[in-house]
Amino acid sequence: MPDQMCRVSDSPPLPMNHDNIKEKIIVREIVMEIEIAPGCRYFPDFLNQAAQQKLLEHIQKALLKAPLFQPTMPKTGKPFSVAMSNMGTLGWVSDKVQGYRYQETHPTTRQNWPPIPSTLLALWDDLTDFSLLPEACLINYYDAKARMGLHRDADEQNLQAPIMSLSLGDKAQFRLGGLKRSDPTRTFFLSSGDILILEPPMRIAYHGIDRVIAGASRLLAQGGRYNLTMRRITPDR
Ligand code: MD3
Ligand code: FE
Repeated sequence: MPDQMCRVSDSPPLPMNHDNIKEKIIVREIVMEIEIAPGCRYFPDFLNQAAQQKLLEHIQKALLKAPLFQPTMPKTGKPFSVAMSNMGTLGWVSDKVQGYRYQETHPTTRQNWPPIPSTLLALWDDLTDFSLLPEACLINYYDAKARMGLHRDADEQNLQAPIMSLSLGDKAQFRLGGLKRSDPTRTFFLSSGDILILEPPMRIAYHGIDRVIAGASRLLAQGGRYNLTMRRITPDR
C-alpha cells in the first residue's frame, strides 16, 4: 500500500470546538416520500429526535436576535394569531399600512435577520431540484389557539422556486386546496419532524392550518408548534 494512503488517519485528531464541526441534518437510512399531489412532496418524520432538537436550538438562537412579532392584516390591522420571525437576507412581514412584503430588517428591532443555518441550506439543496438557494426562512409559532386561514403564498417574485416547510412541536391539521379558492380541499396532519415541499403546480395552491393539537409533542417545553418555510424570493441574485 502506498505510504500516502495512511496519511489521513496519521494526522492528529482535530479539537472538538464548534468551528470545525459541519453538521448535517440527514439521519434516516430510509426516507419515505409521498406525492400528495403533483408538486406536493411529503416526507413524514424526516428529522429524527436529535435533528429536531438541533433545529429547535437554531430557532431559539435566531429568536434571541429576531424576536417573534405579531403581524397584522393589510387595511384592517387585525392581528394574526400566529407569531412570526425570519432568518435570511429577506423576511416576510405584514402590517396595516404597508401590507404583505419581504424586507431585509425586523419590523421592531430594525436589525437584519439572522442567517439561515447552513444545515437548512444543505437540506434544501438535498431535497429540492432547484439551483438557487432560499433567501428567506419564515418562522411561524402557533400556540394552542393559533390558526392560519386559507391563503396562497404569492408575495414572492419567483413562483417557480419551491417552498420547503419543516414542522416542529405539536402536530397541526393542515388543509390543502387547489389553484382556485373554491376548489375542494383535503386535510392531513403535519407532525414534528415532517417536511413538505411545494413546487409548481401546487406552489400557488390554497392552504391553511385549521388547528394545533396541544400536547401532541414534548419537543417544545412551552408546547405549541414551529413551522419553518424556506423561500426563494428573487429570480436570480
Ligand atoms: C401548500 N404555513 O407560512 S407550511 C405559510 O404550517 C404557511 O405554518 C403553514 O402556510 C404552516 O405561508 C403551512 C406548508 C405549506 C407551505 C406553502 C405552501 C404548504 C403549502 C404553498 C402552497 C401549497
Ligand atoms: Fe402559506
